Amino acid sequence: MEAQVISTTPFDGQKPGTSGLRKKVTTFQQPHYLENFVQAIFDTQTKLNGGTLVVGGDGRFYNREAVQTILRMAAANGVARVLVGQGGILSTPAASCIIRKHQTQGGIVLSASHNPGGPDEDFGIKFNIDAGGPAPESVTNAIYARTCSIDQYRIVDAPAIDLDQLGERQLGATRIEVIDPVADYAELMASLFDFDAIRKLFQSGDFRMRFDAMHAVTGPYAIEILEHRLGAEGGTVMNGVPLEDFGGGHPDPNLVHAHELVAMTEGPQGLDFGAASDGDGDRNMVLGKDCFVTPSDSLAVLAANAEVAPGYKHGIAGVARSMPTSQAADRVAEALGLNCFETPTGWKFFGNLLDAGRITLCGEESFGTGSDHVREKDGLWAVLFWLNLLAVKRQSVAEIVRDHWRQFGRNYYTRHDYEGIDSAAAQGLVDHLRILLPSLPGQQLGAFKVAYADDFAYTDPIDGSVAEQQGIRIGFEDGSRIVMRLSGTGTQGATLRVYIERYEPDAERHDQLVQEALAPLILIARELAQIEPRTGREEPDVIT
Ligand code: VG1
Ligand code: CO
Repeated sequence: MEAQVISTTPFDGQKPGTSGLRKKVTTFQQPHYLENFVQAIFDTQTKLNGGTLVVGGDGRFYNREAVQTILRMAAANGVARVLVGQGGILSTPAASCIIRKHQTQGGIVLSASHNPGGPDEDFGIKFNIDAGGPAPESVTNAIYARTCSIDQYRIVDAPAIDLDQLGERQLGATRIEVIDPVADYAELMASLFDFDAIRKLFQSGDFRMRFDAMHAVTGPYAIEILEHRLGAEGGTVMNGVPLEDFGGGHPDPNLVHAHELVAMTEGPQGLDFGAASDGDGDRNMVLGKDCFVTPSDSLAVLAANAEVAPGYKHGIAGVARSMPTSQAADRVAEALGLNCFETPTGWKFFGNLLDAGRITLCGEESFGTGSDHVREKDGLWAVLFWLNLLAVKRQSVAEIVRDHWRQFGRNYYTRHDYEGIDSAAAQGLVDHLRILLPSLPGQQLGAFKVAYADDFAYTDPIDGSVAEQQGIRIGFEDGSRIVMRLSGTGTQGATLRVYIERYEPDAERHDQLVQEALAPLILIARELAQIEPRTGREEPDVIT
């Protein structure tokens, strides 16, 4: 089968953001747009020639077409073997698991994560390296550079591959293996967690839970693991059928978008446990009865209790959190004598620390938690970890969290998102803050005295690579913080994220409402950044 060489010209803006290239579906549907980016991967990731590639996505609109294109291009670019999830489906953590388990040379993951899907919504593509994680900046920069000068791509002309039947097909010299998207992942989970204990918890009759797959990719994974392998009653998984448009919703597991599930955990009839995951299965939200566990606290609680799970019974080497994530995990690391790292936003910055064995657990405030079992954050993994913890402790979620605060103190935490604001206004706001930074240390702002103010820069302790301008940090003498940065995953305008944190050691004061406890700092942030005059927004769109 002859590879066709197609002439093309570069597109502007094929620079991957926090997690791959995310654009409107209509942008990807332009002739050559997807092909240019994929060819830039093959041109720069030369190990794929003669190697094995993993391909799959979150099942959103355009997933199937994109998979077919990638398969035909893989065949034309000398890839020996492609492992593709049945139906073109692979959750992000499952893709990472498969890349690692089968020792492949990398993977292409198709997802725009929590962004809505459909003909007028979002699509995304990213490359994961052979360690299983999102490509580091050195790789994404090389891919981007290639997209700027690309003049041709290679593709074979062949009928569509049947993605729905498991098994091997041949595409020219390339072997295409359509694999079960769930099996390897489920096996990994069974090796990490005490499935017998969780099964007993479900059998006990006094534990009620729901998992909201939000019509996204985790449906089949959660049904297989929770209902089939762990014996949770049928219907435990809600919205379990993946849909190309996620049923019209935002597949974003937070208090706003998973409100149906949140309501089920509230009041006298509230469930004991509720959990949800996002479009591509890497995020998680954990709820107890009348209790929302902030992702920052979740990381800290898991770090403090890791030994309950068989996969971590020998203890953990350390923890890392992204910079805007609350410092709750740091408190645990300090108390337990663990390594502790603060990295820029985005999972790719955890990869080297995980590979080097410096950390075992890591997490982000944006509903991301994970460990060295794969190189992506992992929604169902976090849910299973909590189930393992609940099965061992036989306490409620609220009791576990409350005990944790009593021991380590509470980091009150919130994130305010101002979405779809004018890009120039957003950039102006950040520029204004950068100018302000040097004058802030030593200043008294309300009840808070500024200890430091900077634009976060990170030097990777393993390879020495430097990432600059990763977000404005204003730290106060009592440990409180205000962090502001612009999102790198949106497809329209700009999104300003404001992260607010205050530490409260006194257990007598752990019962305040979060927004009230943080109100003075929220006000300081709004005034310092001139949010309303610059963006025209009085209130954030989403508060988590
Ligand atoms: C957001 C989150 C970040 C996360 C990223 C990818 O990025 O804040 O913590 O790593 O999404 O997650 P940003 O640049 O928009 O703040 V996912 O589940 O969208 O792959
Ligand atoms: Co995601």
